[in-house]
Amino acid sequence: VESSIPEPQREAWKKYSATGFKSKDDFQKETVRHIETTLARSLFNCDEKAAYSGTALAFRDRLIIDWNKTQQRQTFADQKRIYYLSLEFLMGRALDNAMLNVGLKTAAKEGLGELGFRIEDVIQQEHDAALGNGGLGRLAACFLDSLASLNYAAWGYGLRYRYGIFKQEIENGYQVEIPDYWLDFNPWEFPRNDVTIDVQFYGWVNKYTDDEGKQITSWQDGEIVTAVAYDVPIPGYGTATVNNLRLWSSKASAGEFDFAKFNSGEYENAVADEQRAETISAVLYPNDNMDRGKELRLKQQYFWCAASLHDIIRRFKKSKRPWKDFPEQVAIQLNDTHPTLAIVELQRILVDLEGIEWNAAWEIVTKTFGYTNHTVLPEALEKWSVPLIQHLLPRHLQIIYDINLYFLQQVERRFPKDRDMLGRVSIIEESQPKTVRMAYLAIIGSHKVNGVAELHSDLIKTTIFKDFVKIYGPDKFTNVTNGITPRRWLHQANPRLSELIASKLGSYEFLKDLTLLNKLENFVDDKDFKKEWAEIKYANKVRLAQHILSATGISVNPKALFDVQVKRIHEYKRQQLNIFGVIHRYLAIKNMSAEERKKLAPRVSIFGGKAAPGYWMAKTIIHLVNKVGDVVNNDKDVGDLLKVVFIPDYNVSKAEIIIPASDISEHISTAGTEASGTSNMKFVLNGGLVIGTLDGANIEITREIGEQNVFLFGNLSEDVEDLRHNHFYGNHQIDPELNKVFDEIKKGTFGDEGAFSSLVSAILDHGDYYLVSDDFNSYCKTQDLIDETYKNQDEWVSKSITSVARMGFFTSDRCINEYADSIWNIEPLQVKEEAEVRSRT
Ligand code: NBG
Repeated sequence: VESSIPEPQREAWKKYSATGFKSKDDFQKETVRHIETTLARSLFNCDEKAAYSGTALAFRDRLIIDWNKTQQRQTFADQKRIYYLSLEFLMGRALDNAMLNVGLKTAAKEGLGELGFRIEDVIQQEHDAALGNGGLGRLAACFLDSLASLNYAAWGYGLRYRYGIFKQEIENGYQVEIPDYWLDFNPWEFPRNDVTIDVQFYGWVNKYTDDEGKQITSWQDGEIVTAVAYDVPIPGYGTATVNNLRLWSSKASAGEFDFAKFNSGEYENAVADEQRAETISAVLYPNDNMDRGKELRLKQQYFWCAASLHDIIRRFKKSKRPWKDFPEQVAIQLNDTHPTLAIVELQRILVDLEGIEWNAAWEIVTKTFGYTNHTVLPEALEKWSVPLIQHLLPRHLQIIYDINLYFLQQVERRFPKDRDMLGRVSIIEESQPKTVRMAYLAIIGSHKVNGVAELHSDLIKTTIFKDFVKIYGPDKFTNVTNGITPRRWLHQANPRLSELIASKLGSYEFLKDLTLLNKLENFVDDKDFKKEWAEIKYANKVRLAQHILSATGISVNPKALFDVQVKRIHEYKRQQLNIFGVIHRYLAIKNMSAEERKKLAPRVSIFGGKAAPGYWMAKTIIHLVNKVGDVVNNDKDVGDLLKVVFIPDYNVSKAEIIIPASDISEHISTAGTEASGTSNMKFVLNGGLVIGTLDGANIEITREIGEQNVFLFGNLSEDVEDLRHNHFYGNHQIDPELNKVFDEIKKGTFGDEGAFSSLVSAILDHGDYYLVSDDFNSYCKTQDLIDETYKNQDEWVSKSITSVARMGFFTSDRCINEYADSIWNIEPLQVKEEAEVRSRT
């Protein structure tokens, strides 16, 4: 690479090539320089925000050096790359992670200290990068961390939303949404104004025979919008690899909107057009596990798929290999069905633009893509109206119809007697209007389909995709159980626990190989160790109590049992079951004698999570939690025995404070509905125990850490269908204790009962789809068992340590290695200069 610089100049280039700082003094020098010059700030009124900006820029310089080298190395090696297409990347803050991965956090801490700042305060100045809703987006972020840490040549592709997920405020108990404009200072992105791709919409399809008698299909006219690349460095831990996350931003195409051409009368229209183009990447759709079929969303999807694919192909073409090698150089993973149009777009490029014959092209396509399914909920499965696609992407609709035709012909040959089969598996649903079933298209266009936890992967094979198992055989379907990065979710979020573990295991190697945690089992009887373990949990609870006080004004006792449920608000996740349980507990306390009250373990019930702005039921749940809190928290009879808290604006950086502070966390979805869950893993890894249903990854967590360390309750997924059926056609009995809770709500104890009637009647009058009543008794009894168990702190701490020791399986490193082996067929690219050992703390 170096040799591309002519000999006479090489010395000069080499001499001044950037190296980045390596010591505390150099860190200070660079930080101050950035504050003074890059930011043009006077050093004499430098606040924490400026200290953050300077520090971030100094670390960014270090990252860029490794980033450039990584990209050069990967280009030079010219081996297969993995491309992770995701509409969501819920990254959170970057500075702490950059410090850890560069390996100079200690230098920064001391350096900032001498400049008059606490590193913790500086880190907190950063705005979360919140380009995601929940588990799906955060999973993508954990995957990027593991891909870089394991030295895979990997790119993330997404959209650069100007507004991430909204900020949540609570007013009079109601959720209020505030736009999240996060780009005023973002040192972690690099605009690549030279990397642009024109993306076409609308227009019409022209089929004709050219002068040489060749059939030509061309998609003509319409509107062009330009995609501009913004690159974000993704550093790996304990390695020099820094991968790339490329986010596309939309802007009016220069060719289309040449301002010079407009006379003054058209100027305003030109500006309006410009703004319309920019709208495409303006905002993240704030729905989790819910499809809403909006035209702008489809535009986002195509815009991002087309730009990413053209970028990937441009890179592939540099190697001058034949097209048939494409799947040996490129693996594209579809994070849910959102990027399914990439399948159609690649087929279009190969057939229409590259002139490859349909079948040969289709073989390339299917070998390239893998599809990850993240849900079985019917309301979350994407379906796009045929007329909408026809209008926006006329050529793509034709290709979808052709893919479907060839697929159905194949099915008909294999199952000539099963006439219903064709209608069931058709990509096109014969509804009014007709729709395209994106999951079917994704399955047909991929070589592997995976679920995200064992139960979920079994369920997709036996329910929503069972016909496809018959058609393709079981091997096309596989499981890759989700994982989380221990760097962020243990080391960064819980530094004291990480340090304690390192002191026992002799190093921080467990952050690279999480199975090493199993050595902690040797210390479950070590008195001093247990004491420290408990002290750290307590300190984390104190930290959370401080946050709760400042965010809500509620003061909670850190000695109480902290019971946490933080995740998107959704009926299937059953926050309503939790709050009904809290009301039940409140009523029980009110009925207790003073003697009985003394025996009860004090509890703080902590809720957090956003509701989609249009999801009325979810908003009602938030309202009820807040109203119950108002009553319970001010009831003198109750005192410290029960507090109910709703923490506003749950996000990644709040999760980093909340998760290490839980004694118990709740993962209580109706069995069969939560595909995996990933916060369950984070809580256990931080020494919290869980109450949960036999759903998603809870099942595998239980298998790993032992049934005696989990509080399981509720009906099993195989019984759900019958129970639902009985609610409608049998004798639907409501749990008597739950009825008492409803009576209390109806009495107006928590304010206007009308405000909550929809929650109650979903259970009483509308079939209790989520089985709240069926599981209520078992839930409450299990909560009582938790109270009893918590009283024996020694035993509790043993369970906590044992659980952490057995969590090694749930690292996203394991997960990524499984994808690499079983789906992508790709090896890591070893980094030679790894000899330059990073201090790793
Ligand atoms: C979510 C599931 C979670 C799962 C994450 C990541 C969607 C569509 N699905 O259970 O609900 O942990 O995906 O796989 O957001």
